[in-house]
Amino acid sequence: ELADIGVTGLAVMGRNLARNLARHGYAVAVHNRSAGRTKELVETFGGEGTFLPAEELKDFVASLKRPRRAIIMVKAGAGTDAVIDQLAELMEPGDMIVDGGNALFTDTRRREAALRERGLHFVGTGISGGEEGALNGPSIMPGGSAESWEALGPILQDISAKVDGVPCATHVGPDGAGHFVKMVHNGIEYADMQLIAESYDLLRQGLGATPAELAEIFREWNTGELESYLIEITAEVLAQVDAETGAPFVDVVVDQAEQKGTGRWTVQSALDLGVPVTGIAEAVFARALSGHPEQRAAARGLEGPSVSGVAGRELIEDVRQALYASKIVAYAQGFDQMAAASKEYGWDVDPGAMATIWRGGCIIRARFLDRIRQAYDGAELPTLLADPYFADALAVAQESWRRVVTTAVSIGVPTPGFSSALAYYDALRRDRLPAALVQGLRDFFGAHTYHRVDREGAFHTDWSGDRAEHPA
Ligand code: NBP
Repeated sequence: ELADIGVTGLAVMGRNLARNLARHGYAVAVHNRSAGRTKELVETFGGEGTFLPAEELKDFVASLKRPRRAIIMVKAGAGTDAVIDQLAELMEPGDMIVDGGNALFTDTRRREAALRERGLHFVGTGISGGEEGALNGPSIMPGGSAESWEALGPILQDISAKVDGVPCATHVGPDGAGHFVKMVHNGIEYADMQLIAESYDLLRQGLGATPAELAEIFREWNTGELESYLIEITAEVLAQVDAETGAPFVDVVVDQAEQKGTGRWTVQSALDLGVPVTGIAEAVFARALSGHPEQRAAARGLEGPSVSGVAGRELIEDVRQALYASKIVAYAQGFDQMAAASKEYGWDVDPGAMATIWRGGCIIRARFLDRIRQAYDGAELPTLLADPYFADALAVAQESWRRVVTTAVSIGVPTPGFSSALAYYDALRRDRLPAALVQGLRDFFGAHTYHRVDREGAFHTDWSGDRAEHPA
């Protein structure tokens, strides 16, 4: 018997993906660099379906039906290149190599181009949902050729999460499109978590609420428009009590946030594309700031506000509104970045389809992604904020949002996510921006020229001479 598909790299993600495939009735070839993991998988979970274990990569490849479909689930980076090279040597034109790791999309573009030369399909695919999702239904974001999607799509849709019967897997676009979209997904995840953390911090400091009380507040929020996986697990983490000390779990965890890099990549790409993703950038920088204990220790004695006053209960609803509004801004920015990259690289990414496959399976799954799907349904939206549903939500939220930022500033609780999202909102809706003055300054010191509101063309003022204006 030959396998329908193969998985090489059997750490948590690969193992669970292989099990998911087997549970859906596919015969799955399995391989890992060190054979122990392969053996363990078959011994422990062999009863769940058909696994074809191989110790050597050549036997793994030989056990696959043609055209061959092999998924790589190894640590992203040099290991991925090594495995791709070995697989490519053993494969034939028309075969498909799928990289399900968190690869940088530029690596995926390079690998896809190289394999295309050899007649192989290379599919860089985002897979979100962690180990639980890999097993029970992740959100899957494959790039690569349309032809490879034809051969892989039915399997990927089969094993993905479903929302209202719709699979959370679709062809994102050519070459690196899938990994790009997964990267932005992770960037949005950073922003979302930062906003949740700010909500927690502000309510804890402002109201003097305990983590257990805050868990209740988040649980309540999860029944409304904020309903999402991240809000749900926030309630769980806040309710957790440390077994050893009896203290709230959040109080025994070192307050330095780590990162593996997808948030940073998102911001780096956004800088290149010229897209303001302030929500994601603030989240990445907030994690970086938390990770500098020496600076934090040195700054601890710096003067703070005289007001530390406790706010009233109405702060709870205000923070909920601020969280929702800031979240809308963060998602709007992420969708702008996908649109800009799609244009830059010729991917033709459908934003509504991305919102659709993020509704389930992935870490940022949320009720309001269905609203985003509806907003992009057939509409050319310059910004998500202009969609009538979201414009209304922001109109409802904005007074609360302003009070929250004001309160945070006055009691000295840092809320870079809330504040920058509000600044973005206010800047975008402005009739005139002070960018006009910036243009004047650039023309003054660098003769960089400017455009006029009333005439076509570029102009320069002779600042060092008679200050007369000349066409540039
Ligand atoms: P890890 O990222 O921890 O990688 C471990 C696997 O990579 C093992 O199978 C290991 O083989 C293999 N490997 C390494 Br390391 N170097 C190799 C090389 N040079 N050649 C062959 N194999 C090599 O595993 P993971 O947490 O399951 O994640 C797998 C991928 O999925 C990663 O790219 C990750 O970013 C991505 N991802 C993870 C999550 C998550 O929630 N964990 C979510 C979404 C995506 P060995 O057993 O012989 O050491």
